[in-house]
Amino acid sequence: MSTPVVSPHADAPAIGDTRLLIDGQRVDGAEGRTFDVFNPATGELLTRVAEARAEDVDRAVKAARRAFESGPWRDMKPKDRAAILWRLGDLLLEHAAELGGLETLDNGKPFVQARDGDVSAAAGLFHYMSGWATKLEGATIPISFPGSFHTYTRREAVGVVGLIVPWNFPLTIAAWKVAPALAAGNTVVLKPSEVTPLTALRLGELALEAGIPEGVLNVVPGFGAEAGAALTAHPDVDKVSFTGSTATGRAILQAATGNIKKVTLELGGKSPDIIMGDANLEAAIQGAADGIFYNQGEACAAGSRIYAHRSVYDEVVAGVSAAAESITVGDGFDPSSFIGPLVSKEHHQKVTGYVDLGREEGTVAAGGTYATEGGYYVAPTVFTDVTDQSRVVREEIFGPVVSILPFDDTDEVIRRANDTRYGLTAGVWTESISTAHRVADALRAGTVWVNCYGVFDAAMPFGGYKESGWGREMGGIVLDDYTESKTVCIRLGD
Ligand code: TXE
Repeated sequence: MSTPVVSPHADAPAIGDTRLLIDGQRVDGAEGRTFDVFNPATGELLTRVAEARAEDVDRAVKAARRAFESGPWRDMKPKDRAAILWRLGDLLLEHAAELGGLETLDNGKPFVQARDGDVSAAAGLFHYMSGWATKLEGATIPISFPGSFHTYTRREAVGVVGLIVPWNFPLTIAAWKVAPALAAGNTVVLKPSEVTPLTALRLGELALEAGIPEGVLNVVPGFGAEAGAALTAHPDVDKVSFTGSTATGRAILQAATGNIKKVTLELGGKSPDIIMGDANLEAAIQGAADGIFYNQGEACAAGSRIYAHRSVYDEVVAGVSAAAESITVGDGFDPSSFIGPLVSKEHHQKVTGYVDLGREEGTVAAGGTYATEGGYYVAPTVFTDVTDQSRVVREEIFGPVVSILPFDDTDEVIRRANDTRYGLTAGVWTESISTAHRVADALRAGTVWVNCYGVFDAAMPFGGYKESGWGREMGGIVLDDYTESKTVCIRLGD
């Protein structure tokens, strides 16, 4: 069952064991089912992976609960927990080529970006979060109640956490969640996307190798409607953290009401990237192009609405279009590819539908073409002559597709940039420090990049306003979401 079906590239890594990881053991699903995983560069079958059903999720939750209650992880000395997490970060780096190759096979993204971007970001999360294991402090609190008291707070692990991740940065987003969850002493059931399950399974193996006790990190690939739904509704899961579409985020919120799980959500985006009239245009054009086209545009933070001041609009359209035309689209294992295929046939259909729609709603300034057979390729595409009401401007496309719109003054562009149900990220390009601060303050988004775009760091909180989500990933702030605060109030006597 765990034998790979094809390994299509000479430099692709071996796929390895594709069974579930529960309680430290590789196991088939209880019903013995598997699901197919495809290579997006060719559309061919890549491998088959064991499918977790509700019964398997329940087994994984029970293992995580046992591991939590019996305490080998939660009660471990914080410095020992920190050392193991640091070691896991090191192991990810030692296996960067293998993990990057698995990500390219599974997701399609260029191998160099996967190895040097995704894997190193994931390792960075474990290194950064290992430092927090020894720093989860409470406070002593002077209270005014009559009498003499010693009152303090403790920060404790929440318990068993269910982590549901998408296919666009499969390993990195898993690390965003697994690293702080483990640093705080929780135990985990991780459900990767059914489209890209391979690196999560390898992460689980490397975690055991690093010394994380059995049952602390369980990995259950499966479909959202079955395994995902079972995890979110499970009465013995204390918290769920999810990254994915806003529609699925809503379903997860509802499913979590049964036992009032704590929920964090990182959802969609339609991020504005604003180029002021005084911007360094060379930097702004390249930054705005990278901000949408990196990772095939399959990024929740993608800067998919570029607003350019009318005085520089023509130059921005020409520059971003030239950047789009100069990008090589191809197999992720070809070193010249900057953009790989989109992740799946279904997603290719969604994105190409928007490419066709954009041609009706506006003008194609670059790209506008896509493959109709073989791999799921789409040319980087730029639309102009669209309006704020066009669907390609309002809806999340999640592909290498951008609209460029002109504006005349700062108040106007702030209003238009904020006119969206999302609020994940935004960009501003300007040489004026006052404009930078004024616009950054006024934008309703969880991250605002000024004279840069798409800068991520394990120490930088990330998450959304409005329908882009609840809570934050990364930074010290994420530990609030993975800990309970307990108040202890002791009467000292009279
Ligand atoms: O996402 P889903 P999909 C956006 C993007 C994309 C669209 C659809 O616009 O085109 O979402 O992608 C699991 N209970 N983003 O369908 O459904 C699922 O198995 C519990 C934005 O792939 O949100 C997978 O593990 N879990 C985004 C994960 O949810 C469920 C990243 C994401 O799948 C579930 C990806 C359920 N009922 C897509 N249904 C971002 N914010 O980065 C599905 N899942």
